[in-house]
Parts: sequence; structure tokens; C-alpha cells
Amino acid sequence: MENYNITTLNDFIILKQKDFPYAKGELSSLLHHIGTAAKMVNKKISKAGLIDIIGSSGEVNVHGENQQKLDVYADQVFIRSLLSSGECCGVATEENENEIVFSDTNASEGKYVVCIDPLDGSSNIDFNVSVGTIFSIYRRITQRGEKVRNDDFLQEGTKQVAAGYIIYGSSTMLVYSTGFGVNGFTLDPSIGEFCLSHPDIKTPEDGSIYSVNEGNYIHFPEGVKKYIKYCQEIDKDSVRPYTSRYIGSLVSDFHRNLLKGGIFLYPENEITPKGKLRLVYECNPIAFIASQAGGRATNGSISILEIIPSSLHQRSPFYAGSKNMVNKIEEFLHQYR
Ligand code: AHM
Ligand code: MG
Repeated sequence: MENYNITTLNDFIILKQKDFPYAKGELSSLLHHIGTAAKMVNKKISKAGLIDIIGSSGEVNVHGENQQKLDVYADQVFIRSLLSSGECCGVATEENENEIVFSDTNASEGKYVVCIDPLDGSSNIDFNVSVGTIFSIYRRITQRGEKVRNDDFLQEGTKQVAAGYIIYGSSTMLVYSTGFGVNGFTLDPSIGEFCLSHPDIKTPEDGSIYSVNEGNYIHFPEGVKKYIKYCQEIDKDSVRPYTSRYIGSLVSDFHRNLLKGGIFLYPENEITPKGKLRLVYECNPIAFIASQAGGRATNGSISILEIIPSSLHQRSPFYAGSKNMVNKIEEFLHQYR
């Protein structure tokens, strides 16, 4: 007899609606639409290589990077899905220079804005490496019915109402938080549903994995260089040396460390003086998940979640993961500043 005692993402969302006593289900509907878009993108990704979808679209995005075809597909699917939810009045994505304002009467009444990286790590797709979607939801600042403005999207990370990511890996998972802990759902392809597989995720306070692109070592700030050496040294308790693991796909690297305990580092360096990752739709949602799971995220000086963004695509140094490991890198950065 198969185990039918499953909780689907939609069951769970409805169940959790009571966490918001005055809510009318708008956030639930929005999360439901994100889950549906994720399934569509997942289907396409799983066929990469079989159909003419991998490779570059020939277009260049706002950052001067080649857009992969799947980047464009994922961008459109998430935007359309958010528009059709009727709960979202605008969206900012990695692929578009400016925020997209939903002027449709229904959508402009929506209470929320979404910031999203529709397909992160997409340069990995041609090589069958895991990629992800990262999203963050804020309550709008402008009044309902008004046109959303840039500052609706430039809120500090502490104001996130919900955030999460989808990992398209050996299985597909959706991990999200509405500020009451973190829960993970694995897509069961036989029924096409995300099913609760990782309830109430807590990340270990200490870990033994460090994840950084060490090819950039020579360009790193002194504190990071010293920290990497610290990770590689033998200590008296034999906890170190730590293991080094780096996929080059933020969601995958972070997700592994979240479950096993570890730290992800993308420092500023001489080539990218502000770091590489984008504050609004990469660092903030991941930082929200880290902190909801008992971990931390910092730019080296202050908590990622406390930074007030000044532009949609601004970059930030990023250190996220197990609390004590993030505290340690901060100590090193402080000492060698
Ligand atoms: P992208 O938004 O252009 O896909 O780049 C973001 C990705 C992250 O997933 C990953 O952590 C990082 O870039 C890897 O960068 P690098 O190749 O410099 O190590
Ligand atoms: Mg990205």
C-alpha cells in the first residue's frame, strides 16, 4: 500500500494561512502561482538537450551577459504567472533593466511586489548542472490601484513578507519561508505536485563546508584570504580542515550548506569591487531563508537584510550560512580591514 499521507504545497499554504489572522489569502495565491510557474520551468529544463532550447538566445541582458534561451523562457513564465495571479502589482527581474509595472486593473490592485531571479546559474544548463529560481515578496509601499514605483522594490530585506528558491537538481525542490520557519517541498513528477519533504528546516550553527570560487583567491580582500587559510588548517578538535564544495550555482551551493552546515562566500574582489551577486533578488531572499533557518548572512559589515537598496541591480559581497561560520568570517574581515 502506498503512503498517501502527503502534504502538497497547496495544502500546506492553505494550512499556514492561519499564521496571518487578517490575511485574505492573497499571499497564498501568489505562492501558489510561483509553484505553478516553477513546474512549467522545471518541465522545460528537464528537456534541455532534447529540444532546441539550450544555448544562448543571442540577446544580451542588462548586465551585458549573454541571455540563455531558458533565461528568457523562465523570465516570461514567472512574469506571466505573477500577472495572472492578480495579487502582484509589479515585478523586478534579473533580466529586465527596470521594474515591470502591471497596469491591468485587476493586477494593479495587487498588494505585493515580487523581485525574482528567474533562472540563476543558467550558464550551467548546457552542462547538466543544477540551476535555480530565487524570489522575494514585499508588501507594496504605494497605495493599491496606484502605479507601483521603483521604491516599492527597494525595501530592505527585513521587510520581506516571504522569500524562497526553487532548485532544479537531481530532484526539483521549492524551499520557502513566510517568516515562520523554512519548509522544503520536493516535486513528485508522477503526480506533478510539490510535496512537503523537509519540514521546519534548521541549519546547523556550525558547519564543515566552505564554498567559494577559489580561482579568484588572488583578488580577494586580506580577511577572506586569511579565513580561507583558517578553513584549511588542522585544529586541535579535528573539525578543520573543512571540506571545500563549490558548484557555481548559488541555489545549489546554498541549499547543500543549509542542510549540512557550511558557509557560502562571494566576496568583493579587485575585478568585481562590489561583489557579483545582486542584493535585491539574489542576496536578500537567500539571507531571509538563512536567518529563518537559524543561520545568518552579511556583506562583511552589516546584515544583508538591513541594507537599504539604492538600485534594482546593485551588487553586494555575500557571506551566508551557519551562524558561527558567518560570525567568524566577519571577525576576519574586521581584523584585516
Ligand atoms: P547569474 O545570475 O549570471 O546566473 O550568476 C550568478 C551565479 C550564482 O549562481 C553563482 O553563485 C555565481 O554566479 C558563480 O559565479 P562565479 O562563476 O564567478 O564563481
Ligand atoms: Mg542570477
